[in-house]
Amino acid sequence: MKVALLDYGAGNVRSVINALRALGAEVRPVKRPEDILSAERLVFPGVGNFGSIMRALNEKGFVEPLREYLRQNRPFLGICLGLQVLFEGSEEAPGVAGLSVFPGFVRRFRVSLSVPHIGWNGIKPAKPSRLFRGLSGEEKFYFVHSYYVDPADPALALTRTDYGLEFVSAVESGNIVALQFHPEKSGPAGLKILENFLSREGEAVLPPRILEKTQLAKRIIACLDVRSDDEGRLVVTKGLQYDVREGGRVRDMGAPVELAHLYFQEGADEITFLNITGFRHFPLKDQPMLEVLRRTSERVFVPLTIGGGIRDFTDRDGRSYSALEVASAYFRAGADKVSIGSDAVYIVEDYLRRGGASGNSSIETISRVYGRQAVVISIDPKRRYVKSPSETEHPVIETEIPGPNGERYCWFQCTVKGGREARDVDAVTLARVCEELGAGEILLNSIDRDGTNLGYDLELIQAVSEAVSIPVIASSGAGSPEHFYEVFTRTRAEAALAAGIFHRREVEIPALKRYLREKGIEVRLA
Ligand code: 1PR
Repeated sequence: MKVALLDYGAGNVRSVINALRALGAEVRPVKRPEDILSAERLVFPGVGNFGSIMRALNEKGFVEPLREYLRQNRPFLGICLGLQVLFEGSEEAPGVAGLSVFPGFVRRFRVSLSVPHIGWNGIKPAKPSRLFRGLSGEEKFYFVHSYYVDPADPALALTRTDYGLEFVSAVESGNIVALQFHPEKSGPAGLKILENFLSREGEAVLPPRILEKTQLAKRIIACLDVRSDDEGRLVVTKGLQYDVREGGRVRDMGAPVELAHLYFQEGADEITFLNITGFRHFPLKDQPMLEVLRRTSERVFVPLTIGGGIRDFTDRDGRSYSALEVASAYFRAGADKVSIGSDAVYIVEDYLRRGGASGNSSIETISRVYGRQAVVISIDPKRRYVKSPSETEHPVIETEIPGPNGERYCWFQCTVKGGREARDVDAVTLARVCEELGAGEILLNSIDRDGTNLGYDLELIQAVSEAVSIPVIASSGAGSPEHFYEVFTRTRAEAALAAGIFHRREVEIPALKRYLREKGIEVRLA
């Protein structure tokens, strides 16, 4: 079956193309306005922000044909912003008119929870639909957004979801459906919805179970640190306090694409690749890493994050590349988010020196184009012990884990270049400033705990997650299912990332999730 894909050139539509192709669809991009009215089925995955999408649609002359296609009630699937632009306007871009196919507006979340709403949440069907065929009603889907639609006509709502308030998470009217969540990133349940949209067969149904309330799941993220081994092959490696060599050789934990696919099948909620020598080798010259991403995104239908080497760069021939260009190459290859490590530290140093934002840092430029949810900040801190808080200007905590000389206080010092160089910035300040500059998530490692199996550094995670309102991903040190339980119950972390425990098969993801579910932690069971 043929699908026309409305790609207005702003973002990563590769994951949608991959998911549709995996279901046997022949996907063709809409290149000219006339391609819209000749489409059999139209899919519109919105990326970026409300204002930039409407500008792009207007510039390309797509607005009128799109309105006409929708007026004719032809098969349409909108995803994320592809839902929001169907309404009259959005608080994200005051004064910018939407497609106005449906009356109503798009509002920003004003809730006490983290915004953006990122992660796996449920849906409560409001009316029967073909899209629900084969679903049990208990599935979770991947959301990532700061705004939600508020239709004037309640009959438009297909599903609702709870996140501090109840919002409309999908609409349906005739042959037009639009979803706030990302079916292409929602594992088997999301693929089922896409398949139902493509086949358009059978009666509209309600799923057997309808939840009373939906809940955001705590996310389990599998992390793959990737680099070349001593023979030059790209491998997944694993460090102990960031030292990835054993007996002088790079530890080889497996092949990147195969391992990512295994964790996807086992139910990992996200996969993160860290190109750990990216600070040394320029990623755009590192084609194998882009190839890994391309091949992974063809088989893995949960969010993919890639980090390593995202910064401005000038090559030997004097050609300059911006961090935005590097990130764009990663997005085109199939990444959903990029993670910025060393560069974030330099940006925050610059911010503190000049007393404000430069306006052109990688965090700002990438989040302006791709949205803040696409920008993760990876922090590599080390504990610095002090005898008394007056010894340092950095925010200090009183710690239950005393230092080597019995010190009762510490702060968390940021490092760059994979932990090789410590800088005069602390993790709490770094996270705060990065949030202000446009970051959407914090990936919080700990050099002290990395690879030790001793459990997460709960004090570090609590200190940072209290300082920001964006989601914090706890990382480093997981050695047992209890450590995940601990980090979810004793800190505000929304996700827990682990590497060694999964690579060494000490704990497998399905067993971990069952354990957490039994202990009352909301997780997605794939
Ligand atoms: O600075 O923007 O080029 O990004 C480099 C990225 O590579 C950063 O995100 C940095 O954290 C990462 N990195 C650099 N060197 C290493 C190393 O290990 N030598 N890995 C490294 C960081 C930490 C986590 C690890 C968790 C969980 N590894 O990725 O997966 O600690 O491990 P565990 O569960 O086994 O304890 P830039």
